[in-house]
Amino acid sequence: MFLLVNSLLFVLYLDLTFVSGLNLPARPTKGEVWPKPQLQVSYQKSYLVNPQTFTFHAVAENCKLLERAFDRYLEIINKSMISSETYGYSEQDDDMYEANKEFVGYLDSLNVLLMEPCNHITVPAHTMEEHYILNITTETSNSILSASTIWGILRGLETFSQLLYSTDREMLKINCTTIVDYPRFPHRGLMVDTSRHFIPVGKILKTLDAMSYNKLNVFHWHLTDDDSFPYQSTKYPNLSKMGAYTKSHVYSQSDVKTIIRFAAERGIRVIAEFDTPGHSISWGKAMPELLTTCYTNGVPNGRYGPIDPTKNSTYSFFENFFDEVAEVFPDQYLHLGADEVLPFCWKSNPNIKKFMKEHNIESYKELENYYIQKILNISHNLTKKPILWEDAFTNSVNLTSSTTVQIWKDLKIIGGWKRTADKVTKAGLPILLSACWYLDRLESGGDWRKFYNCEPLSFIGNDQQKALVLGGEACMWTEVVNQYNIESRVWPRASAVAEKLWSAENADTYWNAAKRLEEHACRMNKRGIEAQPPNGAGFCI
Ligand code: CP6
Repeated sequence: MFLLVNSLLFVLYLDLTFVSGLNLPARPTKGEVWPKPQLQVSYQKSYLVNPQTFTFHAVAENCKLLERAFDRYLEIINKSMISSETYGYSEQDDDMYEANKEFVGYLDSLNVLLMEPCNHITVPAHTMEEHYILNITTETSNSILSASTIWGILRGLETFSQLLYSTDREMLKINCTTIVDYPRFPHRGLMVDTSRHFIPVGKILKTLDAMSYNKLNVFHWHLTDDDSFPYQSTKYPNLSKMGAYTKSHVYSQSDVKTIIRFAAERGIRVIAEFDTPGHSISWGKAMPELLTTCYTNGVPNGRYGPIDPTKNSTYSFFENFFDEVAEVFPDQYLHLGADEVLPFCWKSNPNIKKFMKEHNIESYKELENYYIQKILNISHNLTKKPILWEDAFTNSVNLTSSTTVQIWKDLKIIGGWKRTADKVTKAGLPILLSACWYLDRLESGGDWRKFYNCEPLSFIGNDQQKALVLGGEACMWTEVVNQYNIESRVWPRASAVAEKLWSAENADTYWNAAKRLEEHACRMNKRGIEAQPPNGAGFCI
C-alpha cells in the first residue's frame, strides 16, 4: 500500500512538472552556442581572451559590412564580462569546470577569411549562403573564421562571441574547438504585428539585434491591419495621416530605410506584409471607397467590410500602391496576407450580389479568389514572389508554385498543421510553418518546450514535398502586447524556434537544451535584451 501510494505520488509529481512546466532549475552552461551548430568538436584546452585588447583581423576580402560587424562584436565581447557584483559567486563550481583544462595561452585576435567580395552587397536575399567554419586551434596564430559570403561570416562572428565565457573579473575564456555550421532551413523568421500596437523604431532595431543573436534571418513586418495603418506612404500619405493611431504612431520612409539597413547589416531580410482583403479596415479611414459598404435590411449601416473586389478603381489603386512598396522593400518576397476573409459584409451588399451575377461568380470563396488572383497578378508584374496565409490555399484559390503558403492553423480535428503541410506541398507549393509558434499565447514558465517539440518535417509526405519547406516563422501578434512587454514575450521563447530552424533535426534533448537556453537567455540579458527566464528559478552571472 505504501509503495503504491508512493509510486502514485511519484507519477503525479512527474506529470505535474511536465504539464505545468515547473521545471527543475537548470544550471546554465558556459560558452555553449545557441542555436546548436551542425558540427562541433571541443578540446580540453582553453585560451584566455582580454576583451580590452582583442581584435579581428580580415585576412582576405574586407568591406563596410564586415567592418561594421567587427565593431559590433568587439562591443558585445566587452559586455561578456562577468559583472563585478556577482564575481566570486561560486568559485568551487568554476574550479570543477576548469580543473581538467589546460590553458594554452592568450588569444589576441581572430583571423577572418571572407572569400567573396562584399562591397557591392546591400541586402541579403532568400538565396543567401550562410555556411561558415570556425577553428580555434591550439596554435595561437592559426585560429580562423572562414566563409565564402559576408552572411556566413556574420553567423560565425555570432558563434565566436558565444564561445567566450567569463569566470573571472578581467579575462574571458574560450575552449579550443572546431565548428562547421550552416542552417537547416533558409527562411527563419520572426513576424511582428505593428498595427494592433505601434512598436517604436528603437524596439524594432533591438528586436533585430536579438534576432541576430539567434541567427534568425527574416523580419516579417505585419505593417497594417484593421486597427491602425502606421506605414507612411509617399504616394498616399493620407493612409497613415488618417489611419494611424496618432501622427506619431507612424513609420516614415526614413524609419523604414533605417530598419532595412540595420537588418541587412545583421544578415536579416525585411519582408513587408500588407494584408488584404480582410484585416484592412484601417485603409478605409482615408479611402473608404476601397472597402465594402455593409448593409442591414437593404440600407448601408455605416460599417465597412473587406476590400471591395468589384471596383476597377480598387485594382488601379493597388497597382500604384504596390508599385511603391516594391521599391521601398527590396526583398524579392512580398506578403499579401489574404487570411480570415469574412463574407458577411459582402453578403449584405446588393452591388456585390449584382457583380457576382454578372460575372458568374457563384460563391463568396470564388469572389475572394477573384480578388486574390488580381492582387497576385499585380505582385507578379512587379517581379515579387508572393507569400499568402494558408486561407487562400484552403479556399482553393488557384495558386502557382511561385506563391509561398504560410501555415498558421492547427485544428486538430481536421488533422492539424501536418495535414495542411501535406496538402499544400502535394500541390507543389513552398510552405512556411507558423502554426506551432504563436508567441502571443503565453503559458506558465518553461513554455518554450512546446515550440521546441515542433518538428517542421514531421508531416507525412515524400522527399519532394519536404524539400518545399522553406522554414518557418515565430509570430508576435500584438493585441495584448506593446513596446513594454514585447521584448520579454519574444525572448527567449523565439530562440526555441530559431534552434528548430537552424540546427539539425534532434540536435539536442530538451533537458540539455534547457541548460543551454538558460545560458543563452542570460547572455541576451548581458547584451541588454530583456529576455525572460526560460526554465524557472535560477540566476545569471
Ligand atoms: N491577425 C491577423 C491575427 C491573426 C491572424 N491574422 C491570428 C488569428 C488567430 C490567432 C492568432 C492570430 N490576430 N491579421 C491569422 C494569421 Cl490564435
